[in-house]
Amino acid sequence: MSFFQEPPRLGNQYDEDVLLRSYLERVLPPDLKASLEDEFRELGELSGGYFYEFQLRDRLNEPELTQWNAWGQRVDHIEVSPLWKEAEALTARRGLVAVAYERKSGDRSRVHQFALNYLIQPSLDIYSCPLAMTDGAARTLVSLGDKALVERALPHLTSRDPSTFWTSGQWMTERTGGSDVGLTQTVARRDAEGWKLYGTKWFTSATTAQMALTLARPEGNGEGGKGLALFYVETRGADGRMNGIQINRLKDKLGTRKVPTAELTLDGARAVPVAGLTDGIRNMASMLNVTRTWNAVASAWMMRRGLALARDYAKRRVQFGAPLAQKPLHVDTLAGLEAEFHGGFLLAFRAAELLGRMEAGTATEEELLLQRLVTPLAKLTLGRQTVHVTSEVVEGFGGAGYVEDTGVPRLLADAQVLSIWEGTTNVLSLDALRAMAKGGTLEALDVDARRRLAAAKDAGLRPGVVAVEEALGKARAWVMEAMKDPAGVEAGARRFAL
Ligand code: MFK
Ligand code: FAD
Repeated sequence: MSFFQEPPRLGNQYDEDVLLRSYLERVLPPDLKASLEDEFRELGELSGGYFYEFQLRDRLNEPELTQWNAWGQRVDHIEVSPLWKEAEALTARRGLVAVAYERKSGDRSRVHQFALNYLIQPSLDIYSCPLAMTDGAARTLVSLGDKALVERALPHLTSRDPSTFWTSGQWMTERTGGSDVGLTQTVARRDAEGWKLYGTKWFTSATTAQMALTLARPEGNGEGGKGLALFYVETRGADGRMNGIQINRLKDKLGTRKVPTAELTLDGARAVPVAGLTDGIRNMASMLNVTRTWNAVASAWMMRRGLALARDYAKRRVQFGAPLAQKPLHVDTLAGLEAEFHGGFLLAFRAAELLGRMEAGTATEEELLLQRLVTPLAKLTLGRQTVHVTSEVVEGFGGAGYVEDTGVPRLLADAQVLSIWEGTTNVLSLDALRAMAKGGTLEALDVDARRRLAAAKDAGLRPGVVAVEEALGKARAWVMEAMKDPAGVEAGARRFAL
C-alpha cells in the first residue's frame, strides 16, 4: 500500500500556547485577563485555522507594481496579495494598532496589543511590517506633538474602520547607508507652496501606505544626523496621483516576499516638518523604539509558529518504529529550541511591558533606563535566535522542510530579515552600549536582575539562578575590563550584548 506523509496541523493558537497563557496570567490583573480572553481565543482560532489555510493557498501571490497605465500616465500602483488585503481589514477591526492608543488596558495596553499580534501575525505573512511602522509613526507624532499633524493622521493610523484606516512607511535607508543614516542625501527645499523633498530612498517597505515619516536635509543645513529634519509625507494627493514620488522597482528578496519593498525617487514630494528643521535622527528615535519592540515580539511569534509545526509533525512522522515525538534525541532537540524560545519570548514581552508603562506614565526612573536598554537587547537577541530556531525547524521536517509548498522554508527565509532591518545586530549592540553609558542604566539592570533572581530563588529555581548569576558576574567583569580598552569595547559589543 502506498504511504503518504501527513502535513502538520495547528489548533487554536491561544489554547495551545501554554507559555503565553501562563505569562498573561502573571502580568495581567485577573479581571483584565478574563475580559480579554475571548478576544485572544478568537484570534487564536483564526490563526490556527482560517488564516493558516489562507496563507498556504496564498503562497505564490506576490505584490505587483504597475508603473504606467494604458494611456501612458505614471500610476505606480502596487497590488498586494489577497491575504494582505484581508489582513488590512482585520487589523482595523481588531485594533491591532489601535489598542495601544485607546489604552483601555491601562499600562498593560502594550502587553494586550502585542499578545493579539503575537497570536495572529504568524499567519499573515509579515503584514506586521507595515503595522509596526504605522504604530511607530503614530507614537512619533504623538510624542513630538505637532497638533495639526496629530489631528490629521492619528485618527487614521489608529482607526478601527477599514475604510478610513491608514498605514505608514518609515523611509530612512538610502544607498549611502542604512546604518549610518546621517549620510542621507535627500534634500528639502522650501518654495511658495511649502517644503518639497528630492532624493532616493533605497528600501521602503510600506510603499502602499498612505503616509510616511522620512528624513531629509533642509538646504543649507550641516552634515550628519543633526542636520537632518524629520518630515511627514502623504504618498498621494487628493486626486489620487502620487505626490512627487516615483516607485522605481520592487526588490527581489530572499524572504518577506509579500512585503512590497521598493526603491523610490522623491522628486518634489510635498512634505511637512514634524518637529523643527534639525535633529531628525533624534526625533525619529521614538519610532525606532516602537518598531524594534515589534521586531522582538515578531521574532518570538515566528519561533513559536515554527516550533508549533515541528512539535505537531513529530507526533505524525514515524521513523525507526516510533513517532519522532518518542525518539529521545529528537525530543531533546526540540526541548532545547523550546527553552531558547521561552527565554526570547520573556525578553520581548519585557520590552513590551516597559514600553507600555513608559507610555502610560507609570514607569519608574529605573524602568525608563531599563526600557532604553532592553529594547535594543531584545531586538538583537531575538533576531539572531529566530534565525537559529527556524533553521532547526526546517531540519526537524527533514527533506519536507526544504520544500517550498510545505510552507516551512518561508519561516527561515523570513526570519533572516529580523536581524537586518530596524538596525543590524552589530548596530544595535553599539546602541545598547550607548544606552549603558547613560548614568544609572547598569545599576538599574543590576537591581532588576537581583530582584528577579531573589524571586526565582524563593520559587526554588536554584539551577537557573546559579546560571544567571554566573552570566551576570561575567558581564560585570567584562564591563570592568572594557573600561580599560575603548577599542576593545567596540569590538566586543556584540558578544557582550548577546
Ligand atoms: C516584523 C515587524 C518589524 C518591523 C518592520 C519594519 C520594517 C523595516 C523598516 C526599517 O528597517 S526602517 C530603517 C531602520 N533603520 C535603523 O534602524 C537605523 C540603524 N542605525 C542606527 O540606529 C544608528 O545607531 C543611528 C542612525 C541612530 C546612528 O546615527 P548617528 O547619526 O550616529 O546618531 P547618534 O548621534 O547616535 O544619535 C542622534 C540622536 O538620536 C542622539 O540624541 P542627542 O541628539 O540628544 O544626542 C541619540 O541619543 C538619539 N538616539 C539614537 N538612537 C536612539 C536615540 N535615542 C533613543 N533611542 C535610540 N535607539
Ligand atoms: P550596512 O549599514 O551597509 O551594513 C552592512 C554590515 O555592516 C552589517 O552587517 C552591519 O551590522 C555592519 N555595520 C555597519 N555599521 C557598523 C559598525 N559601526 N560597526 C560594526 N558593524 C557595522 N529601511 C527603511 O528605511 N525603510 C524600510 O521600510 C525598510 N525596509 C526594509 C525591508 C527589507 C526586506 C530589508 C532587507 C531592509 C529594509 N530596510 C528599510 C533597510 C534596513 O533598515 C537596512 O538594510 C539596515 O538598517 C542595514 O543597512 P544597510 O543595508 O545599509 O547595511
